[in-house]
Amino acid sequence: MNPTPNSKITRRDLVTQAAALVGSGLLLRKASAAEDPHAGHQMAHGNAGAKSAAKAPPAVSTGTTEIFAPEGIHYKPVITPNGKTLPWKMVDGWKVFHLIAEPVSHEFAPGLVAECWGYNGRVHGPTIEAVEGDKVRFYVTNRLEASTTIHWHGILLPSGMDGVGGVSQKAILPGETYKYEFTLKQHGTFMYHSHHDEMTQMQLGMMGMFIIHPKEPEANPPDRDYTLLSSEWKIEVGARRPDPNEMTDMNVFTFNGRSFPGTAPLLAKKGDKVRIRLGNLSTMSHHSIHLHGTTFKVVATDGGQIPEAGQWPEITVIMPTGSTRTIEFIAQEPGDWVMHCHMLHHVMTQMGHKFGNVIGMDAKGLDDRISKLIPGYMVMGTTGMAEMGEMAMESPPNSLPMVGGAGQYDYITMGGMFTILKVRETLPADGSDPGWYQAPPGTLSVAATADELRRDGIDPKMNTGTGAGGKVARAFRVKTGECAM
Ligand SMILES: [Cu+2]
Repeated sequence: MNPTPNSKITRRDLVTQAAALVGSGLLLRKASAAEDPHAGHQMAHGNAGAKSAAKAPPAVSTGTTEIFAPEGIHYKPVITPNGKTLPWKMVDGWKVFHLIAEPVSHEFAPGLVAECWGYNGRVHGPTIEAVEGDKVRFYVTNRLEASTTIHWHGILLPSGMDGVGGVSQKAILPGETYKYEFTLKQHGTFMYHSHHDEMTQMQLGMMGMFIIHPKEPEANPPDRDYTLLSSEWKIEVGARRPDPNEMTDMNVFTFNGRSFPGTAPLLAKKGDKVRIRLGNLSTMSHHSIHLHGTTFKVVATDGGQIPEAGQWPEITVIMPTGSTRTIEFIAQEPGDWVMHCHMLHHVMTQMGHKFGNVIGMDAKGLDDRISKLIPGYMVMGTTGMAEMGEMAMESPPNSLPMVGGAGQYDYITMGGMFTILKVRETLPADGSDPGWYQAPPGTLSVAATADELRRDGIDPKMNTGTGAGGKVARAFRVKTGECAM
């Protein structure tokens, strides 16, 4: 590294080169909106890693939500936020589906696109939706350069339809189309995934949800029926290919293949009965999914419905990998209620892990010395990770910021496996996002006034015995990308 005062150095250069210079210190460059239109926590779609100009880049799947609701169905279709439902057609009494295993350029959130493997142009694959008693026929076309199979995870079927490469069938070679046929004998929430070179193919995205509705219409159906599939990825900063060989050091965590702020919110009207069918096919992690603003009941697993007397109230549900859990609640309190994994590295993104610990470090001297070489540089992280997002650091090409995204009040310091349940008295008729919740007067936490403190006898400078008595560190309150210092 041989910077001159005017040299343009990306943050990645800094992270990779300067990290060696200063050991574990965080040395990051403040973004300047004037010099980089992509500064900030989100970058334009498709900005990153463009291939050669001569060849048009492949279409990128950006997580639009599509349901399939043909005439004549007796169930309310499941909504897969950021995902789609696989269409089917009836042929001589068989419900016929076509899954195409193929490479997919997939956007995890604006700013990060990677070359994954999925189905029908999607990562993860489309949600399969059918009814108990259906005779289903799946054609599976392999457009990968590798062999594959599909396993119907949790579905009761003949052994030869179970989709385990080598055990229950021959692998589907590139270019081949295989056929699976079985009758659905159960209802509930299940999944499907590749069962050939599982580690590689699943860690590249080859999975989806498989919902089976009861044969008879439900007596008390939900008003809104959602499904969220959890998974995890290793994508080196700036890389275009997820690394399926990583065992422990995952750095991108997703619901339905999207990482916040790329996740679509779940909407509900006050009084709605809401069902959320959670699945987890992460290669290595369980997840602890926590929902704010309500209690819920765990009403089913992939083993079946839990009898009502056995359903237990919860606010967090542990999701072992390879399992589904279905939760239900009545949306009672309007608001923006976050839903996220409570394993807190799972709400961070690519660069939010494994930094050297500089909490509490006095970096002034180091800043001064390095600024002689690289004007404007500063050590970050001495008060934690929040400032990384707040200060709108310049992101390397094709990467996510360390944390979160912009909220209506401040920067949201969670990302990854994170979404928002938006409960409203009324919702837009077109199903669109109602925007941020506007708290009624008197229901929003704000800074206490001096009068209030005096009235209630509260002394912010009270000595708690730590010796810190009233000393306050520097404060960040940054929403615009400019540092308040
Ligand atoms: Cu998790």
